[in-house]
Amino acid sequence: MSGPKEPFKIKMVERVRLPNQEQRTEAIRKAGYNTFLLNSDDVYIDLLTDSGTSAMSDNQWAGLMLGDEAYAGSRNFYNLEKSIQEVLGYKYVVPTHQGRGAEHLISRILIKPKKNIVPRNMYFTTSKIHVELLGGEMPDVIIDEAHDPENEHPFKGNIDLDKLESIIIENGVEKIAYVNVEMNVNMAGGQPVSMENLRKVRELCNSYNLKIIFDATRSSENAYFIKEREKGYSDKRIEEILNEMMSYSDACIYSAKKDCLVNIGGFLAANDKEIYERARNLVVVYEGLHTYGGMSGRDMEALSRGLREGTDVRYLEYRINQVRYLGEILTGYNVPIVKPIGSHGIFLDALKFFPHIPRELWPSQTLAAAIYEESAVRTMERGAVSKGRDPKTGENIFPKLELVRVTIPRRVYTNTQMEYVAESIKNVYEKREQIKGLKMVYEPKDLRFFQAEFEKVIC
Ligand code: P61
Repeated sequence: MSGPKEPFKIKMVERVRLPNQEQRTEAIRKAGYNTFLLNSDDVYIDLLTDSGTSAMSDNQWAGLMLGDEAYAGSRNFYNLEKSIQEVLGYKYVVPTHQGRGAEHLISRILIKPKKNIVPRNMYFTTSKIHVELLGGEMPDVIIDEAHDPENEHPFKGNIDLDKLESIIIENGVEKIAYVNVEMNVNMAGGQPVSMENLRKVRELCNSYNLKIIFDATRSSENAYFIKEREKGYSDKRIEEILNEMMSYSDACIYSAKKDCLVNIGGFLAANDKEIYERARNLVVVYEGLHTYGGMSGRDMEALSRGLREGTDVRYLEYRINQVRYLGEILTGYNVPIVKPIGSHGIFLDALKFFPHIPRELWPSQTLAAAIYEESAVRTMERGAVSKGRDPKTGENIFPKLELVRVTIPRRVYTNTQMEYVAESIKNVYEKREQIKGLKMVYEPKDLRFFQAEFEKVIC
């Protein structure tokens, strides 16, 4: 087996260090067995996230030198606005410092005390907390297949239209703030939504006069899956597919740190003029003037160029296939992973990996810590620790998916490094029975997974 062919060559490198066994054991203990709390100098291959970790191109770096750092009306803002209008097809653009800045704006604009239900195709941590902080809730309306790691549905990110309609009817349409649709659903394993599903969600929402807000963070990779898997799209350009996708929404929030190949940035884009006007007013309170929204001029230039580069089909083909390359090696080792292989990483099924560890001893957290201790490869827990507690009852919620995300930064690691990662995970798999679990000894109130601390269970 050989890895996918890179459509680029490497012009700059960064040194990485592989700490020895003793150093790794001490580093993860000191980090409270939470990979978010590791010092990145102690990490050899960093697969914590694909967010803000991409390698920029020479074209993007050149753009940084053209930063217009004017407080108002920077030319880089207008370049960014034009890129978003052309690539995604939205009329209006409000920049933000990153995705959650845009989530904050949209939640404040559309959520009201008695209109605070936001159905979504599976929660994302930051999206959910913005809704909950305003007293709202985010019921899950993704298709059932998404909760089954073995189900090979090609569009596992789809909204279940019956579930969505039941929520609208049960609560009353007046209680629904908006319908939120994520592209390439992160917590489900990077699973795409089909164009047909988007079209039907639009029809349903039209019949109830409901707004649709996309989380378009990984929409370019979603568009690639549509081109690859959905009838009628194989000859279409990624930009054409994106334009059609976005036409089914009223607005989107976008963390540019993923598909746009930049280290920081985000935006809210809209076709709905009222949403745009409110966002343009509010952004000056929370982020910065409406022509920079928390980004510098140079950041906006790199983003404007990165959005276009990230839709190059040769790049996307390499990107998706590098993730598959890792997934296929792991499958060859019988390591349980979520299928089909998604866009931005491999998701290990911790419940199958560690059937002997009870959920109260946090199997995904345990697995992420064990992989680090084995190899200095950093991954991320995506299970019950991330899900948190029920805001009403205070009880832990144990979601069906108890995963570890092995996330691949874009254009950063070689296929040989992917082979090292696969070997490391295989080594942990082979000694899985010796691993016992973790107990939580410190639990923060909000988004606990970022800073929670654990200790090894001794039996
Ligand atoms: C990530 F552990 N994602 O996947 P911001 N929507 C979506 C995202 O994936 C996303 C944001 C909005 C991250 C960073 C991160 O629990 C965590 O630019 C689909 O990060 O503000 C971010 O965009 C927010 C990691 C966020 C986490 C929250 O790694």
